[in-house]
This record gives sequence, structure tokens and C-alpha cells, in this order.
Amino acid sequence: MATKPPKGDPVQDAPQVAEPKHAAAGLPAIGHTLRMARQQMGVRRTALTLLRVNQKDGFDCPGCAWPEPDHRHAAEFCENGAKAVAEEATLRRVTPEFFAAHSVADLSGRSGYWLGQQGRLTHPMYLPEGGTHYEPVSWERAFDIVAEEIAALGSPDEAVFYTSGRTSNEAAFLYQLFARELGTNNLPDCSNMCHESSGSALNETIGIGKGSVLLEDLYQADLIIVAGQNPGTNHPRMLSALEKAKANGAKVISVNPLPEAGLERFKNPQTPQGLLKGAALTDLFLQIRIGGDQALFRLLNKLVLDTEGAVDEEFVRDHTHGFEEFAAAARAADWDETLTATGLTRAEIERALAMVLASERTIVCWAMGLTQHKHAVPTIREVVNFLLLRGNIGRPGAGVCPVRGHSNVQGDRTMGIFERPAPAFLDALEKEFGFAPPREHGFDVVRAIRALRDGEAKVFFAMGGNFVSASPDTEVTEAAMRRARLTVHVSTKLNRSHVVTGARALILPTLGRTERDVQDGGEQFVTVEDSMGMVHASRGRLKPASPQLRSEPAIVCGLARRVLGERSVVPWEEFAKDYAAIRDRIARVIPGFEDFNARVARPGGFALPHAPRDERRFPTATGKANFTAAPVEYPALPEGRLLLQTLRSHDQYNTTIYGLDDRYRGITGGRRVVLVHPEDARALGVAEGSYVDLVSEWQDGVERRAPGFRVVLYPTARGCAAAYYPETNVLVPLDATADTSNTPASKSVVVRLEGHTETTEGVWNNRRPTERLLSEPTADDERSRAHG
Ligand SMILES: Nc1nc2c(c(=O)[nH]1)N[C@H]1C(S)=C(S)[C@@H](COP(=O)(O)OP(=O)(O)OC[C@H]3O[C@@H](n4cnc5c(=O)[nH]c(N)nc54)[C@H](O)[C@@H]3O)O[C@H]1N2
Ligand SMILES: Nc1nc2c(c(=O)[nH]1)N[C@H]1C(S)=C(S)[C@@H](COP(=O)(O)OP(=O)(O)OC[C@H]3O[C@@H](n4cnc5c(=O)[nH]c(N)nc54)[C@H](O)[C@@H]3O)O[C@H]1N2
Ligand SMILES: [Mo]
Repeated sequence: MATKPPKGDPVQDAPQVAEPKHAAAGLPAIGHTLRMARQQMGVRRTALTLLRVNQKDGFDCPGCAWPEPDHRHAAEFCENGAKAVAEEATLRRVTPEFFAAHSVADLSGRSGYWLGQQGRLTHPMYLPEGGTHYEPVSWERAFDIVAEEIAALGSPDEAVFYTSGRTSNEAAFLYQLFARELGTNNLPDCSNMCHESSGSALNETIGIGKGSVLLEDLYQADLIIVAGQNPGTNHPRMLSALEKAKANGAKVISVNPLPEAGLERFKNPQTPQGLLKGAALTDLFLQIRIGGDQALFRLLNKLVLDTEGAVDEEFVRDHTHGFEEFAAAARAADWDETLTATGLTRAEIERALAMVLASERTIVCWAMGLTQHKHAVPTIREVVNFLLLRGNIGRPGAGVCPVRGHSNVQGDRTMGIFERPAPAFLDALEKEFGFAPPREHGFDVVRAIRALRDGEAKVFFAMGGNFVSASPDTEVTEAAMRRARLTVHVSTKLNRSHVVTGARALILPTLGRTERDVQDGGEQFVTVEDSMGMVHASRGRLKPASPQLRSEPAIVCGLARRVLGERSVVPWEEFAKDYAAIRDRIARVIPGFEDFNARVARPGGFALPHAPRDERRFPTATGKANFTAAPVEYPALPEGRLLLQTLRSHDQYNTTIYGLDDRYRGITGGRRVVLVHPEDARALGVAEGSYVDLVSEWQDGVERRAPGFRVVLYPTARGCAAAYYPETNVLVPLDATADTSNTPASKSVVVRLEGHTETTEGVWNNRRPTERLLSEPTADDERSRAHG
């Protein structure tokens, strides 16, 4: 980890700082989108491609998992969706000549941004043991290499099959089928690092690990609480939904340590009024301390319990379990402790309570700000308690809304990408295909890294993603990967996981969402499931980036035939020819997909069943919705330290860096910044524009260091800091995970700032005074005023 960009990398990381914005989208967003798209695709392709995003006969945006509204705009895209598309539809290419010119050692010294900017992978490539350069390889030889290494394993459980969340339903179903016929449940996925905490909490409390609201519910809600989510950047189309909800009379509370521009004001680029003026979205901003959410919801629950007539007694009696125990715990909630945990004022919480009590229909939306903490699961359970108390699940305009990340991450789970599959799912597979799938649980992401580190896993296969950059504890993870016998990546673009390899390595280039997929059975489409359980078709139209590319389903079929050979009972050839044959099997194995091929042919697709939403039925162990009563936790912050959250800038898609700007937060030209409250900076003796090392402190005593971050004074909650992922993943200890879900606690890392002597060129020229920032009243000032 270097302060400056790696040697030979022309990317200069020299952040400049200006005032944060107070509104999202609008005209600058459109200009920015078109500029980025044109750089990657040229003018004609930009126009052709962007018009097809999320249209009923087009492809599903490879950006986020936010659902499509029924009445689509001619351009149902958003700035960041367009960037995701441009990144995939780019005209730049990474060819065998590129790999001949750049050794793996050279490439491993480049930044992730530079690697991604080189373009689309065009050929299967092979790095032999002891080799210095990737070489072109035939698909058949590549499959032979995987088969050789798998045959050499002591057990199929020494292989790991990772999935990122862009993989289609069809490819995901085949992939898990292959792993299970081989004999392992080692199917970790990006969800383990993402919404696993939501799945764990929701499964236990409402009986299904998915959100219970549809878009129409948002439009009908009285109150929408958005906690731990930055939709202006990560789910921009959600802002249109919030705008519509507000036009219908809804109120919005946003709970966040940062005042995120998208939540303050939204200038809808699809409407002329929106472009000019925009709509204020947030009615109440609760600037919470990192990790304070469980305490906040616990106290709100106490206050609701204490209010005459506020509890939906009938719902609680008929549909829930565990109320008494929960109520006893909630009644014990303490004001002072809550104010400490949340950093909020009494007045702020009372205002929130008034809005909660005034609402007949309440929805809570959340994302990584709630899921990536040690106590993430009890936090989300407390959100469920909050909704259950007033009967806000299973009726219009109300419910739980975990907002998913990757465009098909939810669908991949539905298809069986899960290291701990339900017995009923395995029974159905067994019945349909006639082999006995393994029953023992497999590795999730963190356990897979430990297994690789300890030599217990030797083959790592990834269906998409960028495992080494996305995972925590970068140094540990990279060392673990290097111990593998073989690492294989099915990818569209070059990334760091291709250059931190096992003894042998393969890159298998694949079609993206935007591209035409023609198989022996004719032109194919695939299906995806959005964040609200809607399943629909996605059909690419562009000419593939190279004639060598294979689709993900074709790759799995080719691999399975070669690895499993005669012993396979699955008709892989038939599946590769015509994806309708895969959908017929999905229809027979997975509940809710009956008549799949016919139903998905309908424009807009169909909704999967959701028992709590559809019939107020809760398929839990008790047969009811479960109240829970965990002790309240919040992160402890030792003297002189900050709680660091690792988050996304506006110009990145996870580990794919589109550019070096974070427009809404006023940061341009660099990513190595740490956002610190002015008062904290003063107390810690660090100046705006100075450079510090971030050093994380954890119970294992190991010192993890990310050097050379520019201090940016920012109106974050007191005691809290923020810096971008994946540069800061080196600070997140592998074993610092959420209880129950085992999700890395990437949003609450205790750090100290150490002076950094080296400075990056250009920085001093860009220094600007931050007096305005300092003089603007922060929530904290108001707080001190409120306290008198
Ligand atoms: N353009 C773009 N779109 C994306 C992605 C992308 O990288 N780029 N990634 C996709 C993926 S995989 C995902 S999972 C989603 C991620 O979507 P988000 O969850 O919105 O992503 P983050 O940037 O991690 O932002 C976390 C938010 O939670 C807040 N937060 C942090 N800690 C706390 C806390 O303790 N309490 C509360 N209440 N808030 C907190 C942060 O200030 C921030 O606003 O977006 C998806 N969409
Ligand atoms: N510190 C910290 N760490 C985090 C997070 C955080 O907030 N903080 N967030 C976590 C979250 S929420 C997530 S979801 C993970 C993300 O983890 P991943 O999903 O593993 O990472 P991505 O960066 O989304 O993967 C990008 C790569 O996917 C490949 N790709 C893109 N499209 C396709 C496709 O259609 N098919 C195939 N086969 N490959 C494709 C490209 O080669 C690209 O380089 O990171 C997690 N890590
Ligand atoms: Mo995610």
C-alpha cells in the first residue's frame, strides 16, 4: 500500500476539496454521465446503449438492484447506472498482446483504477506455475486445467466457488448445481459481505430473508425512514421513488452520520421542474453516531410502548410471538445511554417519535450502514421490532425494505447460491436431478479466506467479482490467495484478483448484460430478480466485446462436462443450447417459479411470493413474527480514537473505480482522503490538508495501517470518520465480523490517525481554507445549544 500511486501507474491521487453539495442529480449529473459514457463508448454507441437500459425489451441495468417503475421514462437510467453500462460497453480492450507487454508483477503494481480502465477482457488467459506473464489458452485447455486441479484435491470441499451479484438466475442455478454435484456447499458470495445481516435478522423474525415492500408501497407510505444508506450515489433511482412518495404526502427521516446530498434535495433529471428547483427529501435528519442505530430504535420502541394506544394490539396478539420479553427489555431502555450511543439530542428523538406516531404506514429502508457492524443482526432485529409494534408488516404502504446492492444478488440467493442451503431446497434438487447433494454447510467469504490461508482450500473459482479487493484484511486475503494451487476468474474486466494469484491462474472472459447472447438454440435472454422480488428478463443487444467470449451459463456447462464427465446426471449440453431448458428446471425446483418461461415472457415480469407481505403469514419456527430482545450494543471508542466507516464514493462501483471524484461530497481528483469532524480534528491536532496514516486497533493486537490519507474536515457525526473502500480494506480485521451473519464489520473500525510526513505532489497547491465549513452550524452545535 503506497501513498502515491504504484510505480508506473499514471494515475495521480491528489485530492482537492470543495464545499459538499446539498442536492443530487440535476443538470451536472446528465453532463457528467454523457462525458463518461462518450469516453468509453463513443457517441453512437452511447445513444444506442443508454436508451435500452431497463426498458421492457432491453437489458437490466448492471448497476444496482433498485426495481423498475411500471411507467418508465424514455430514459429510465440514472447517472451511476449509465456509468456502470459505459464501463461494460467500453470500446477499450485487454488483449493477449496487452498481457504479453505487461508481466503479472507489473500489473500487480498498478492501481485498481488503472487496471479497470484498460477495458474488456477478450481471450481466455492462463498463468502457468512459475510463469511471469499470462498466455492465451483455448477454452478446452482451460477447462482441462481446472479439472486437473480439482481431481488432485483430497475432497471437493477443498474447492471454493465464489459468486458476485451480477450473475443471472440461469447461470447461478447451473453454478450451484455444478458445485453440489461435485460434492460441496462451498458457495460464498458477495452477499456474505453485504446484506447477510439483513437475511439473518429477517429469516429469524419474519421467516423470509427478503424485503416486504413493493414500489407501490413506497408511494403509499406516510413515513419512510432511510437508515444507513446513500441512495443519491448507490441507488439513484430510489430518489425518484422518494420524490413521488413525498408528493403523495409521505415524510422522510434519514438516519446517517453524514448529511448525504441525495437525501437532502433531489433534482429529478427526468422532469423540467425537477431540473431547476428540485424537491427537498428529508424532513428530519438524525445525524447518528456510527453504530448507534440499535439504541435509537430500542428507545423509540420504549416510547411507543409508553404511549397510550400506539401499539397495534390486535396485530401483536394474532401475528407475533415473544412480545412480553421484548417489551420488558424495551421498557428498560435508558435515555442517557441512548443519547451517548447515538450522539443525538432528546429533542431530535422526540421529533422522530412524533413523526412515528403520526404515521399509519411506515417503511424502513436500509443498506450497508446497518449491516456491516458487529451488532448488525440485533440492530436489524430491532428495526423489525419497531415495525411489528405498530403492525407495519404485511399491509400496503408499510414494511421492511433492505435495499440490495448488486443487480442480481437477491436472485443468486434465490437460485441456491448459499453456503448453508435449506434442507427443503436440497431435497428438491435431489428429486429433480437424482444425485445426492452434500448436506454439510460450506464456507462463507470469511471462512473461505481462513481455509485458503490455512491450506485447507486449494482451488478458488470466482463467478465474477473482485474477491481480493472486496474482502477484508487485504494483506491476509492476498497471502491466502497466493497459497492456492489454482485461482480462476470468470470476468468482464481486469482487476486485482487476476494479478494476486495461486500457483496457476486462469482468466475466463465472459459476456456482459449489455451483449447479445447467441447459442446453438438461437438468441438467448436471461432473468434477474430485483431488490423487491420482481423477476424479469434481460436481453443484451450489443455485439460482444470479442468473438472469444462465452456466456456464464455456457462456461458452467463446459466446465461441468469436463470436470464431472461421465459421472454427471445433469444434461449440461441441453442447458447450454437453450436457457429455457434451465428455466424449466428452476420452475420445478424453486417455489414461486411455477410456469417460469410463460410468466417471464410477460412485459415487466412477475413478483415472487412473499408470505408476510401477501398474507401476513410468517413462516418462522414459531409460525408467528418474532419479537426479539437482544441487549443493546454500540461501539466503544477509546480516547483519542475515531470510528471509521469504509464507504463508496460517487465515482465507483464497489472495487471498480470510474473516476477520482466524489462530486456530492466536494472531493475531486483523488481517493485517499479521510473525512473528519472539525472539532475532532482540532482535538486530535490534525490540520485540514495534512496527511495521516490510518492505523486500526483491534483486540488481536495486530496493527493494520493504511498510509497517506489527506485529512478533509467534514460535517460527519462527532467521533466518526469516513474513508473509501477498497483502499481501507487493509484496516478491517478478518475476524472482526458481525455476530450470526459473519459479515465483515467494515463500517465500525477503530482507528487512530498518525502524522504522515510524505506529501503527495500538488496537494499544497490545492489546499483551501475550510473556515466556511467550520463556521457553518453543524448538528453538533445545535446539540450543544439544545443542551444549553
Ligand atoms: N454507483 C454505485 N452504486 C452501487 C454500488 C456502488 O459501489 N456504486 N454498490 C452496490 C452495492 S453492492 C451495495 S451493497 C449498495 C451499497 O449502498 P450503501 O449502503 O448506500 O453504500 P455505502 O457507500 O457503503 O454507504 C453506507 C451509508 O451508510 C452510512 N452509515 C455508515 N455507518 C452508519 C451507521 O452506523 N448508522 C447509520 N444509520 N448509517 C451509517 C454512510 O454514511 C453511508 O451513507 O450500493 C449498490 N449500488
Ligand atoms: N471495506 C469494505 N469492503 C466491502 C464493502 C464495504 O462497504 N466496505 N462492501 C461489500 C459489498 S456490499 C460487496 S457487494 C462486495 C463486492 O464484492 P464483488 O462483487 O466481489 O466486487 P465488485 O467490485 O462488484 O466486482 C467487480 C468485478 O466483477 C466483474 N464483472 C462485472 N460484471 C460482470 C459480469 O456480468 N459477469 C462476470 N462474470 N463478471 C463481471 C468485473 O471483472 C469487475 O472487475 O464488497 C464488499 N466489501
Ligand atoms: Mo453489496
